[in-house]
Amino acid sequence: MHNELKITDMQTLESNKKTFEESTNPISIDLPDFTTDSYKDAYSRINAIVIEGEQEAHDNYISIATLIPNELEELTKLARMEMKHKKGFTACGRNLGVEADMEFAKKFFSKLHGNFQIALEKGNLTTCLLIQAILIEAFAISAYNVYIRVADPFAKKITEGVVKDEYLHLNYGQEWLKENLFTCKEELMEANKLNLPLIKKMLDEVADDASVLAMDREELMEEFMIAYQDTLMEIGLDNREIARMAMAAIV
Ligand code: PL3
Ligand code: FE2
Ligand code: FE2
Repeated sequence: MHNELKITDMQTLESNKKTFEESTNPISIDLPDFTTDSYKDAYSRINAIVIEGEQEAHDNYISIATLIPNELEELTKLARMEMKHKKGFTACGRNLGVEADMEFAKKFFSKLHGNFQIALEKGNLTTCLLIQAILIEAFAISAYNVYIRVADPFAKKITEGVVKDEYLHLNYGQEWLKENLFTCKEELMEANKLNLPLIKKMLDEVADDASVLAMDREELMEEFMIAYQDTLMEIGLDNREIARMAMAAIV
């Protein structure tokens, strides 16, 4: 009885110590080994996806400006930020001694890229904004928020700077859609039905490589849904409409 008490006391002490360390020293969370071949191999694809994504985001904002010429200045600013992001992530790959697999990344984006080009040709601004400023930005925000927790110190700093910009981009699309909701709701719903499943597929496709980087699939999905649903709410959609839109990811 006496002994038992002692052990319990010690265990309590131990677990208190752990809680204290974890809550005051987040660095004690295990980071992956950034020097292994398996880390570098997964990074060559993920890094390429991010570099390609930033380049396409740049191109998309320039394209969107052709549909809203009076927003040229603002959209050019957003596009410039994307080029800075691309440079930052290129440096992250270089820092780890990884060569980005750009061919893989081009294929990764090809369906979404195609849908954006079709919408652009048709002058479907709502669809273009949904694809770039909502879906792609929310995807980027989810990925970067999760990555920051497990990145090497160099990449962590860069990604922290980038993710702040991505919220501005998401906000840009959000404000335009909010102001024009009355005329764009139907197109928004249609475009979402076509493109949200693509984002879900892309997330599934990247999940294995992401897990090598210690990024959890469920966490990525959760972060995406938060950014996506928050935005739809801000745009002015009601709970039922948001649920209906989110449901497009699971059919
Ligand atoms: C918009 O500004 C940029 C769009 C980029 C899309 C990125 C999606 C990334 C999915 C992969 C998750 C890994 C993140 C790791 C960062 C090096
Ligand atoms: Fe970006
Ligand atoms: Fe962006």
